[in-house]
Amino acid sequence: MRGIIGSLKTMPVCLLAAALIALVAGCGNPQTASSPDRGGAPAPAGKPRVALIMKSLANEFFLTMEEGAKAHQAAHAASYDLIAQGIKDERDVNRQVQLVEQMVAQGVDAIVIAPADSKLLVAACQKAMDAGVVVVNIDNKFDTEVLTERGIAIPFVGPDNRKGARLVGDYVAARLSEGDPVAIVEGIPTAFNAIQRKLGFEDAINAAGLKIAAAQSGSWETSKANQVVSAMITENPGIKAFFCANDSMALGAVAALRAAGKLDSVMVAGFDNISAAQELLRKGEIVATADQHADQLAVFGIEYALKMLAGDAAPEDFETPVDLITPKSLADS
Ligand code: ALL
Repeated sequence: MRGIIGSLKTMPVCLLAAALIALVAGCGNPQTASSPDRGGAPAPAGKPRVALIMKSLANEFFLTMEEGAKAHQAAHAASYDLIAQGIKDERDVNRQVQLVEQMVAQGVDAIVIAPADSKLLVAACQKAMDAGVVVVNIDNKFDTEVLTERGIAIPFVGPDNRKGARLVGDYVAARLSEGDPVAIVEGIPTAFNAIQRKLGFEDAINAAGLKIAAAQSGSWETSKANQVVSAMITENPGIKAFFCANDSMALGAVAALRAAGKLDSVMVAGFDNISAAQELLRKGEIVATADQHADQLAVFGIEYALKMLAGDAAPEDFETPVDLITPKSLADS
């Protein structure tokens, strides 16, 4: 499936969405008249209820995801009902666990979840599956070892984050010289996508012979990244670029560099392509980001869950697109 997705990467997103949905339909497992995740129970009669559980709604990325999901539901109102939920704090794993439990108690048919932590949410999702709920993992992948230990399969629908970060990293590295010191502002280190993005930046940095002067978590948040970058630039005034694992943190990095009078001489890159970052890209204050198509990400997961509910899709991972965004690509779009 990865190969097929790779060959689709030049397609416009709307066409891609249609192609991906067709692909999911093609994943049908003729042996499962009902999804294995429903414990062999038949698919629900009537309209299924799908719960979308996201992370911080203070992050524009998830608001865009929510809007995309709601627009999809409105266009397919006869096919399913949607309950969209999020948390307030990027680190509030317990609140996400509660949301999963509440959705099960409310009797939803499927949960599509972007987990704040790749390990700690698995138990709650397993309980949901035991209760007959179909679970689809989007955006941030569950830890494979934890899934294997528990003997469960939860399909992951989302991008290759290492690949996305490598694209951003290569673009920035091409504007630096061998040996230049750079820094990485990481996401929450217990999130698989944060780990993958760090690895992707490192791949680019190593390939270009740059030097990592500092790396620290900014917890996905603007204010935390602002503090982290202020401290890093004070300790290592020679840093030439900051690779931030999301745009919220890139905004914090830009503010910190502006306050230090270094915005003109230091590059900032992010990940997500939120509109606030696009503005800074146009002004030249952020040099690059990655678009993982937040508006479509939950939609892919919902479509997958609906297929599973209908017994038409096996629980397999499913890669979605991620693209490099630069001032030029924005101007051309
Ligand atoms: C990740 C997303 C986004 C986001 C981050 C913050 O899972 O992929 O990059 O900015 O969560 O919660």
